[in-house]
Order: sequence, then structure tokens, then C-alpha cells
Amino acid sequence: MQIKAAAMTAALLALLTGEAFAHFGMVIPSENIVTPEKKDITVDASFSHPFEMIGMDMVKPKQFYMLSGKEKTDLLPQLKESKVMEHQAWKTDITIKRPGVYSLVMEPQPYWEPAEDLSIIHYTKTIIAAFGDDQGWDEPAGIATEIVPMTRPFGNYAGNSFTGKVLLNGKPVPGAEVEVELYNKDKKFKAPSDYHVAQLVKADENGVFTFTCPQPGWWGFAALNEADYKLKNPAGEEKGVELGAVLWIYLDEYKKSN
Ligand SMILES: [Cu+2]
Repeated sequence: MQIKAAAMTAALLALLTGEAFAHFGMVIPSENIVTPEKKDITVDASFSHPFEMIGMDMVKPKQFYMLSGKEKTDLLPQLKESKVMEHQAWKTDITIKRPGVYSLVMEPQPYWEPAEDLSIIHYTKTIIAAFGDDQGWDEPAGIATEIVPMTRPFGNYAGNSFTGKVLLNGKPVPGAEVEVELYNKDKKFKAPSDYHVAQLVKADENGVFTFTCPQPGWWGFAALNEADYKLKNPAGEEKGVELGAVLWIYLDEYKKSN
């Protein structure tokens, strides 16, 4: 009984602080533009609170792979345990050998979130470009739910707007809610209120949304939808499932010529 009360207090606290609502699947490569000088990249995968810089433990993902056109490279066997924000995370080194546009895709194991009374699966995608190729970034990766970029997802500046389309089972989601968060590395920024931690934008009737990213760095977009199936929680009860379509893009700073 006491444990239950403590859990409820924790859940309530999480609700009040908004903490529980700002978790993002994260797939963050060391580079999003691969050049001959920087063709060895490291990819960090985690389930974290990117603005607040609070980590969560993530068990080994169900799937982790790299897609380029029809070519699929399974990265799951080479994932190594690591830490992100002091919590269990995963990483891998990749050497990109050929020009192309590559999608890094993670499907995590369902995460039971007592504060929301549901399981969460954030299908997470990050697109990188190599050796000048820029073809195929606008094609769906064919995952259960995803954000398909309508703005080229690399070679952008801070201050650019990003437009994307939310797909669930390959179909646009009218009115989809998209949470947006900056990866607040080094805790450079502080939110004026809990509302500011994640920004929220709604997609139009075609599942299309636009958001302007004012700061350089990694920006995460999470389109959240309820699955049409249920999963058992750790207590064996059938509960709803939140499906997140997460996309990360990197925005560069303008650089002075001298
Ligand atoms: Cu969380």
C-alpha cells in the first residue's frame, strides 16, 4: 500500500513538473554530414529528456539499422552499452564508405510509463548525408510511424523552418500533435516555465507541420499517436500504447567568412 502511494506521488509529481511528457527517443550521430575527412561516425541511442538533460535507462532496442535506398544494414549486433545523461544507453561506430543519404532507425522495446498509464514506443529516425549525395531524404523509411521530411533534413541553418509530414502505417495523420525539443547540450538554456521545455505544433489535415528552429544544434520532433493495439504492462494488465514518430535534425550556425 505504501509503495503504491509512493508511486502515485511520483506519478503526480511527474505530471506536475511535466517531466513525464518530454521524453524523446534519441539517435544522435557525431556528424550528420559525412565527408572524406569525417567518414567515421559514432551514433548514440538513448531515451532521454533532451531539453532538461535528464536521462532514462533504455534496454537494448528491438531494432537498430541504417537504410540507404533499398540497402539495409543491421546495426543491432554491433550496439555497445554506453551512458547518455548518466543512464543506460547504446552506441555504435559506423564508417560510411559510399555517397548516399542514410537513415538511422531505432525501434526501442516498449517502455512502460506508469505516470501516463501506457507503454511508449518511440520509433526514432535521423538522416545523414554522405559525400555530397542528396537523393532520397524525402522518401519514407517504411517504419510503423515516422516523420517524412519536406525540408531537406541536412545542410540547414539555425533560424530555418522545418516542414515534415506525419505518417502512421504509411498514411498521413491529420491534426497530429508534434512535440519539439532542442537537445540542450551542456545545459546552455533554462526554460522560463515547464511549458517551454517542449514546444507543441499541430499538423494540418494532410499531416503536415512546420516549425522554426531558432538555435543551432539538434532538434527533435516527436509526433505522438495512440496505437490501435494494446500491450501488457509489467503487472500483466492490457494497456494503451503511445507510438512516437521521432525525427532529429541538426541545424548549423552561420559562419563568418573571416
Ligand atoms: Cu520521461
